[in-house]
Amino acid sequence: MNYISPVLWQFLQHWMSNFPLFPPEASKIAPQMDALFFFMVLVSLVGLTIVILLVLSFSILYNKTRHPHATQIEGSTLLEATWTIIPLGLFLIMFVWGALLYFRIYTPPANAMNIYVVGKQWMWKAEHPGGQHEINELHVPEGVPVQLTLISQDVFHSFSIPAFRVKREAIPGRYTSVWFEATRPGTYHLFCTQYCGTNHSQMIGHVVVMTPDDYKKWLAGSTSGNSLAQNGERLFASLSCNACHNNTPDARGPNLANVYGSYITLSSGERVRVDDAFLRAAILDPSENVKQGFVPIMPTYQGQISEEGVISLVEYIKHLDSNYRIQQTLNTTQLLPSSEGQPAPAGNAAASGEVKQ
Ligand code: HEC
Ligand SMILES: [Cu+2]
Repeated sequence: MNYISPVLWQFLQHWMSNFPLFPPEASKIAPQMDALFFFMVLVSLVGLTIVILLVLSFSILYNKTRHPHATQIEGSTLLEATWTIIPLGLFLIMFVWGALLYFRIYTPPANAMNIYVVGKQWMWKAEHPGGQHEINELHVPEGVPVQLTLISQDVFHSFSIPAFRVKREAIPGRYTSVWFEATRPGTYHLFCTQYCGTNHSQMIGHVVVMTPDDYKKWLAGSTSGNSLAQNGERLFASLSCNACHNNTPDARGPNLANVYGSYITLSSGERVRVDDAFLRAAILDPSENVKQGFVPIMPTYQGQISEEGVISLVEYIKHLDSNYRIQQTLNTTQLLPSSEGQPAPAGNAAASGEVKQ
């Protein structure tokens, strides 16, 4: 090759090694996904080869000159059973293998760290628990299970990281989640894979995988000063949630300390687990999620809080593990202007920025 044309050789070498035909394997699940993928490719290739060989050999063996008179064959149970049972077995292997992988991909381990991702036309916003925000970028540590809680602020989007072999829809009005464990530091593509309007093709970005040490440095360098839960606390105070949720004897709303992860009974008699989705619904759709024994007086906050705001509130309630914290929030409120629903004073970018005016 080199001998024929050095220029052509260089060109080929360049394109063969830089042409992104197959994304790198950069997560724990990636090699497992690829094993299944290549198994399916292999089965298809073997099937294809068998069919091609049969077509070719039959057309030679049984052509008119060699085989002038057709023989009528009335069927063969053994033959039919063989070509039914073998493919069935192969497909069942793919099914069970795929299902096991599917459950692994969509069931985050309990110790996964959680990052919220909000999709909107046309960008991805990531919210780290420490209050770090980023747009069309996602910094994650290597070797740590990371769960993403996704939601869309407008239309359907789909969050995809090919190098990790994960993809999940970001749906308006509902949290979905996906998780991965990155195995190699580096920068990888991030895509929206659901056609979502004019600038869909620009809804792309990068996932940056860092060593745990670099990640810590990044976190420290990108903090906005307040954690998500702290933003939520400000919002909780500025929206006067604690007018009702204040854990006093005559409080009109239920105590929210330790409510996350517990089971509560709704007025319909239904028992539900309080998770992120329930908290979101309780805030935006209180009349649909009334706790048993309470008067449905909670106003809806639909349209008043952005998805980022709801996320902060959810994070705050998640971390509300003692009545002491509620007392602290009450103290925060006393520092705020007395009028209800007013954004917090200037300088408190978190709360004022998050509330839709
Ligand atoms: C006017 C009083 C009032 C205000 C203001 C209020 N709530 Fe409520 N909240 C209630 C009552 C009463 C319930 C129980 C009945 C229900 O579930 O609707 C409740 C239930 C909830 C629940 C479900 C928890 C459970 O144990 O059932 C959450 C979460 C919640 N509120 C969060 C908030 C947040 C966040 C805010 C501020 C954005 C807020 N509330 C503002 C009265 C209020
Ligand atoms: Cu999109």
